[in-house]
Amino acid sequence: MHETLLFRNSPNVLLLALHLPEKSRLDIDHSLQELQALSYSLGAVVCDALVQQRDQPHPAFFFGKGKLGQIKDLIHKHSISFLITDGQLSPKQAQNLEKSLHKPVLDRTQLILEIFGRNARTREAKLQIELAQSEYLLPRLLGMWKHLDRERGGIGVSRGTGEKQIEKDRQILRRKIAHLKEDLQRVDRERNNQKKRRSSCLQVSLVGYTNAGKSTIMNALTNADLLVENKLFATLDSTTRLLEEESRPKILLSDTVGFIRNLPHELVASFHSTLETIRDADLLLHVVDVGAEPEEHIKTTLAVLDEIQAVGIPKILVFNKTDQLDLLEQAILRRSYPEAVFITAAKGEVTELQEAIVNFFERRMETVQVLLDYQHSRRLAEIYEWSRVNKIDYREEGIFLELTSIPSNLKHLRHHLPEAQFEQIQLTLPN
Ligand SMILES: Nc1nc2c(ncn2[C@@H]2O[C@H](COP(=O)(O)OP(=O)(O)OP(=O)(O)O)[C@@H](O)[C@H]2O)c(=O)[nH]1
Ligand SMILES: [Mg+2]
Repeated sequence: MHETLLFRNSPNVLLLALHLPEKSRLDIDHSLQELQALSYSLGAVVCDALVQQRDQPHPAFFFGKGKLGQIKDLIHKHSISFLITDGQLSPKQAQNLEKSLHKPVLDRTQLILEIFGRNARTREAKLQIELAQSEYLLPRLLGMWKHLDRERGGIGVSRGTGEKQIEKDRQILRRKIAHLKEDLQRVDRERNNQKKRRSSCLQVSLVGYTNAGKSTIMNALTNADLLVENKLFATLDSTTRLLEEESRPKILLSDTVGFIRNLPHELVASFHSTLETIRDADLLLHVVDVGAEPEEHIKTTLAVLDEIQAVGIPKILVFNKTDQLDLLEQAILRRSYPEAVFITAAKGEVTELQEAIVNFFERRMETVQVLLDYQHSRRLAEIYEWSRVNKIDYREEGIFLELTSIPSNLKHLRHHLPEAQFEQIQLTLPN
């Protein structure tokens, strides 16, 4: 992805937010802290933040006109290179603000798109972010982003002004969006082919707010070597690893992109196939950083899960970074969330979580007895893949097996082993 030149050389930035009646001052402060973390992730230096109390955003300037003078003073005082607003700006508001302040103005959505653009590594992530940026840009071709001069051709639209030029740019962009969608569909098909080959496995997916420690947990549980950083959106691609060598059926663990409040909907839409890893999971590990507004982050994560139709998947709530709490704080949190697992992934202390995952599946497993005719013995490999074979007995009437697996895998075996070649399959009564 192409970075904007704006973030070269650690630019000085000024953060701007509106305090609207429905928000508390604490909400605003947390949101600003997050905006600061987002800016820091791009290497910007946050020099100051300014909050204006208003009943609603000014339709033309977002902020009240009276505030613009104060903003200009701060620009001068701190040699500000550009401004970042916490709320999303309409194309008109952005254009008016830039004209009046003589500085580029970005909003929260652009900042997040920028970070995604910078952190995308795989071809799929690059295509997804390019699609999200193009979709975001399409209604904003009024002249906004003219300062976002891109390296290496960038978004590929020209810099001219005037109605004709803008219409031409829109056409170029629409064509580009269509091509990106086609390319993504192709990648999606390849991914689906791979998925079919491993569908006997139990799928577990890490989800949660960005920076909660998902990749750290993945590394601790699977000896993976994923990038861990104290920056937002370090991970954009899905990675899948085997959780335990021995367990049958196999358990696969996936790490993927994190969430944030007001996640731009262009991103959710274009990261559709990456988010599919989450939608396809049998179990979600909902990771929460205990040191960072747990309740708010849980709410946001559940809202995004709802948006991607994954909210109904069973979850284990995982409170991470417990080393950041004293014993009293931990006790309070444990009492509020008795079902949660508490870990310190950075110290590799994840045994309790590993056990919780295995137990989750164990509780759901069923045991069946099967008699398989000798002429179908070559299908044993498939049986071993889809279930745990507790007993195998070569009897005169056939191969007798006792199998344990989750119901969906047993259902698969019933259906896919050669047309009802199981002579007998019955559920054992639970003890
Ligand atoms: N103190 C403490 N820090 C931790 C712990 N686990 C992870 N971290 C730190 O939290 C930061 C983020 O960790 P990651 O594993 O990259 O978080 P993530 O959820 O994958 O983040 P994104 O991929 O950016 O969404 C890193 O600086 C980690 O070292 C922990 O148990 N305790
Ligand atoms: Mg990560």
